[in-house]
Parts: sequence; C-alpha cells; structure tokens
Amino acid sequence: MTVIARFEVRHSQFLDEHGEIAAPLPEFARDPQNLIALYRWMVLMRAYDAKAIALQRTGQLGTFASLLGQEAVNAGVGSAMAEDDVFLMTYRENGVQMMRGVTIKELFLYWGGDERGSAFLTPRRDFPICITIAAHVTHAVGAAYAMKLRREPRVAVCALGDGATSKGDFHEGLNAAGAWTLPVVFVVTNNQWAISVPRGTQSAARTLAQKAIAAGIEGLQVDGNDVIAVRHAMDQALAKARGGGGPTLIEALTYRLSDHTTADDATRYRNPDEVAEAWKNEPLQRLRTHLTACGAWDKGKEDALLKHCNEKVQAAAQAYLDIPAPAPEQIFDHLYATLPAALQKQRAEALGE
Ligand SMILES: Cc1ncc(C[n+]2csc(CCOP(=O)(O)OP(=O)(O)O)c2C)c(N)n1
Ligand SMILES: [Mg+2]
Repeated sequence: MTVIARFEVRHSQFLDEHGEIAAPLPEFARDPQNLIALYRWMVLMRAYDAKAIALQRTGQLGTFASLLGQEAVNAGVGSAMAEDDVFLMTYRENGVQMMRGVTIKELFLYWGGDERGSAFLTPRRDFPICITIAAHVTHAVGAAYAMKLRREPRVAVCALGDGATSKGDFHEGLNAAGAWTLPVVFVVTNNQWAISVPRGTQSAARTLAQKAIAAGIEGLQVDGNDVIAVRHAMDQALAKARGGGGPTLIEALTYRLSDHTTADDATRYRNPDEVAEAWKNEPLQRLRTHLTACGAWDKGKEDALLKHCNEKVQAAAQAYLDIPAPAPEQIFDHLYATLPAALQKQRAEALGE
C-alpha cells in the first residue's frame, strides 16, 4: 500500500494572548498607525454592541445577536476587502458591515425589525444579512461565478459560523467553488458554539479548515482573536482569488463571549469557568497591550476613543429612535406581485378594515 495524498492545515498567529509578538509581523502590521486604525474600529464595534443590548433590554430593539469577542475577525475581514468586492454575511458581522459603509443607524433599524435596515445605501452590492444558516454559501458561489464569467477582478467573501459547516449547502457550495476555481473566500468564524451546541459535539473533524480539503480548496486556520492574523490571511486569500487562483477557506478561532442572542441565556448550558478563560483571550486587550508596548497608545488616547465611540453610537441610536415605525401593513407589501387572498384578508385586518 502506498500513501497517495497527504494534507496539512496551517495555523497562524502573530500576536499571542499576552500581546507579545509570536511571529515576524507582516508589512502592514509594522506601522502602528495601521493597527490603531483597526483598533479604533474594534472599539466602535464593542460600543455599538453594548448599546444594541441596552436598547433591546429596554424594549427599544428586537432580538439582537452580539458580536462580543469577534471584533478581530470583523476588523480583519472588513479592512482587507476592496470596495468592489461583495460581502455575504450572517447576523454576527455587523462590524464588517460598518467598515463597508453601513451606518449604525441602519444596523439598529435592521434589529428593530424595520426592513429599511436591509436596504442600506452603502455598499449596495453586498447581500442582506442571511439568517438561514449556510444558505448564503450557495449565493456567494453564484456571485463569484458571475464575477468570473464577466472577468471582473472582484471577490465574493462569505462569512459563516462553525455550526454552518455541518450544513449541506456549505459542502455543495464549497465543492462548486473548488471545481470552478471561483474567486471566493469563505471565512468560518469558529466561536466554539452554535447556540447551545459546542464545537466538540458539532463535528468530529479536528479542524473546520480541513473541510475545504475535500473540495480541493486551501483551508487554513488563524487565531481569530489576533486581528493581524485574520487580516494577513484575508490579504493573501483575496489576492489569490483576484489573480485567478481560486477559493480559500479561513477558519478563525475565537469565542462567543455573549449569549447566542438576546433571546438566549447561555448560563444554562455553559461553564462559567470556560467563559472566564475566554475573556483572558479577547481581542481588544492584546492589541492594546501591543500598541502600548510600541509607545503608540496610552490611557489618554484610550479615554478619548471610548468617549468618541460612545457619543457616535448614542447619536446613531437617537437617529434610529427618531424614525417613525413603518406602517403594519407593509409586512405584506414586498413578498408577492399579487397578494394571495388569505394574506389580503390579514392585511385588511391589520388596517382595521
Ligand atoms: C437553516 C437554519 N437552521 C436552523 C437555524 C436556527 N439557528 C440560528 S443560529 C443557529 C446556530 C448557528 O451557529 P453558527 O453557525 O456556529 O453561528 P453563530 O451563531 O455561532 O455565529 C441555528 C441553528 C437557522 N437560522 N437556519
Ligand atoms: Mg458558532
């Protein structure tokens, strides 16, 4: 018997959990100003997240899915993408959306149950948030196919979770992307949980990155709490896709520090010791430690940034709250060219007719 194939999955990390440099930094990360720009986004994401939860808890927002702990994945992906690329996301990538031009007011509108939140003005070509787990993997492959057909130097970036990699649509999409050498990057945010299902129960695979190998796609793993590692992997994957080299799957290891959504109570199924451990690994602290060690950050800058972010988020919340709610009959208005009789009846009821 002979071995006819061997595969490996690489893991990359540049800043360890103590903020120490673990490997020679890529070019962009040698300039602290570039890292400060990423840090500023990450702090804004966290301020936004806290405000969204506060609005939900006071009855001013619908169910919200927090991205707490996933700021580095969001900032790494958002900063690497070109304006012309297309982003296909789940509910936990609001940070990337912000970096691509979606306003915080529009994000609040979305979570407030207002369809106008999905009609964000910029970036018009990004897809709306996909709640249906893994369905958008096939959409990403379709978008990438169109880009290839038109010979456009653009890339479709598809973000999904660890749980989503168990879905059929994920495997079907990956297979087609590999077979057709499409310009698509799959970012699997492995936050260790799919609602109450832990990563270890989700799949017997040692890594989720290796799921790419069966589709003939490069799969790699990065420390998803290290924004430099995420950004670097994205830069390489995007350049490869733009140059005709085909798809990449990046598994970003991180931790969902929040409940699944505001409709969940994770203390019912999660060991508090595990969450406390994960907090030691969270992405903002390590970047701040590194920037401080470089002499590029201090308490004065930190305080000013927190104030700036809180004011920005507060202003966006007020702008959202000032928008009159859509009329109830509007939920019937954008689904059918001709509304079926049963729904016409419901629409009339909603109007009090
Ligand atoms: C097709 C489908 N099945 C089930 C659900 C219910 N659901 C919502 S989120 C979720 C877990 C997803 O976990 P993961 O992919 O790890 O993403 P995360 O929530 O951790 O970001 C499930 C099963 C859904 N939205 N869509
Ligand atoms: Mg998950």
